[in-house]
Amino acid sequence: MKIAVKMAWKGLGNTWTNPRVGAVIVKDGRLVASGYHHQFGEHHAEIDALSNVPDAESVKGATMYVTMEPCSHFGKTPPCSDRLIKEGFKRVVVGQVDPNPIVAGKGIERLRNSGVEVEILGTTTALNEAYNFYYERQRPMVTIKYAMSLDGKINQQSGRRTIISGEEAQADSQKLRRMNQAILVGERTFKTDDPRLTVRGLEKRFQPVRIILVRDANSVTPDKRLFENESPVWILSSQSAHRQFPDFVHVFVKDEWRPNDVLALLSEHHLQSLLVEGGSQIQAEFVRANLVDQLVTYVAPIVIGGTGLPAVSGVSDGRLTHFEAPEVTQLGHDLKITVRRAR
Ligand code: AOF
Ligand code: ZN
Repeated sequence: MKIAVKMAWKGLGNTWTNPRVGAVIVKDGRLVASGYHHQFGEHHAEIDALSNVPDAESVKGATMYVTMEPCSHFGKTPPCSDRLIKEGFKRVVVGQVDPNPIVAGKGIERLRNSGVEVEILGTTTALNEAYNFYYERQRPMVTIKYAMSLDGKINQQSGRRTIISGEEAQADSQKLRRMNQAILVGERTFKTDDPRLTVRGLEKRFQPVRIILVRDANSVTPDKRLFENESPVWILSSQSAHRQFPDFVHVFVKDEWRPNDVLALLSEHHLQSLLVEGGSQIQAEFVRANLVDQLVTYVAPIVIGGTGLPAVSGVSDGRLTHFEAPEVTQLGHDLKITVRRAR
């Protein structure tokens, strides 16, 4: 199963809303073949592993280790569980049950009904954290990310961009973008930072949907760097748009966009994860709504003082938001602190 997990990670950045899945075929104590889900829309891991076996004989009576329950549905490809039955596997060891209701135990049931032994380990859920979260909680998993000074500030003054993190921390935040299917920024961050919100310098087939939250879509001008790249952009606006936007831009209109409304929109589009990248105000709204599942901060060894904006503004109302004990790593001169929602 450890090898299968390693194989599954090879799909990183390319499986989009499908899970990362790896599979290993073992017979008589020998590894016969391995495979993984390469890309959204392509063969599942089990079928990929089967395409690597020398001959049909070498899987008769064999064991498959697969990080997620083999599927039972006709989707973009036929059900993997049927194929394993047909190939004559004796035993299937499953890393986790698939929480997606189209499968959700039905693959395991099919295998067992056909006399295949199935063992469920429950050890591979970390491979697909957001995928699992989405199906278990019926909403996308939210991560907030910001870089701050030692005194908890994200810039020197409102409306001005300050470079806070060093190179290593900046590169790491690209990895965080790659782990998410959507990235959100508020109006002030959009206008002062002019971010591209793309994943750069990493292998990736699918760019996250780039979401900006503005009062009036008509104030979004075509010279913004967001439009340099043609991956999807969603403008969440309180005013309908008269301005003509390129095809990859969608404007969604609602009087008020609260964190819950943003998550509902993502769910409607089956997106499982959201990275909130600033600024101070939007971060505060997600904290206040108790919708922060993970918080990542890069702390730089500088003090800003004075008029800098705090990372999370105006939450207070006397309430503390607790997280679990942090995971801390050093990246160049910066510290990366990751915390998860307290249970
Ligand atoms: C597996 N092995 O490698 C993957 C599985 O649209 P489709 O047909 O590709 O189906 C996507 C669903 O299939 C996905 O939500 C999950 O339930 C399952 N993915 N299953 O046995 C795989 N990627
Ligand atoms: Zn499948």
